[in-house]
Amino acid sequence: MEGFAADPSHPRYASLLMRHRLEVAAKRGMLADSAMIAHGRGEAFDYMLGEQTTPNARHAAQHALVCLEQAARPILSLNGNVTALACDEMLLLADHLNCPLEVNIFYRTPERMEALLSFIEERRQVLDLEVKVLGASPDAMIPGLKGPRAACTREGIFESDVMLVPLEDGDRCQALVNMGKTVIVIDLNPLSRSAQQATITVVDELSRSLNTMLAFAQEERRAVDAYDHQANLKASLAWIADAVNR
Ligand code: PTJ
Repeated sequence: MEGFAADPSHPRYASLLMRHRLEVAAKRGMLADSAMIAHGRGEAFDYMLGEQTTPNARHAAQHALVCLEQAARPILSLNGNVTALACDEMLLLADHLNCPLEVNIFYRTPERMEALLSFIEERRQVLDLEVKVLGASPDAMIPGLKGPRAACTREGIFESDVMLVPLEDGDRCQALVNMGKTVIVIDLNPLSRSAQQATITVVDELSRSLNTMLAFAQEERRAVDAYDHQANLKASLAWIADAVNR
């Protein structure tokens, strides 16, 4: 990546690369003011998880992919951090699912929306994908939320039945669940309100979990055990507790 000099053999290479992506995105005006705080909290949890995909996170990601594949109207939602950290993976997943992406941000300004939409369009062209990108012209509101954070499109989020919304805020996650949707969250913090309230939570780093889904999408023979939300969250907490005790 342009301007990124770390050697891939560096033990913290992946972490440094993600930080660099956020720095680039911040310069382009894509991020919320609190984006780095959210990222730092995620990093702290990832450190305790050993910066690896746990068996239960893999299972949750595989189950999430199957739900998205079986959906009538799946949608993938991108905020500032998600666009900065894993735009390509989200585009590739949307292409696999043949569904749109929607830019839907919590701290919404016209300038940020423009910066995010133009970045995604650049990456879409580089990857040469047909994926439709929604969000520029919201025409619906998520019920139960006040202000610009409720704005969404009818064609995308509003009418969707299964929604992947990584790094989501707790209030909005609850509002989306209240709409009757299957809400899939990716969040390194198993104690966050979003992680608790979602239908499926992948407790893993964003790009790792998306790559788990993309790899699973290519597997020919697939069998996924039933998903138990509370057991999944407990397994993530147990993993962290074990790491702390060691
Ligand atoms: O772009 P906007 O305006 O929609 O704002 C995006 C942020 C992320 C700033 C906003 O949604 C926010 O403030 O989020 P929170 O409430 O801080 O929650 C973010 C959650 O994501 C936290 O629980 C973090 O642990 C988690 N997280 C952060 N980075 C990652 C992560 N989870 C997985 N992978 C990451 N890379």
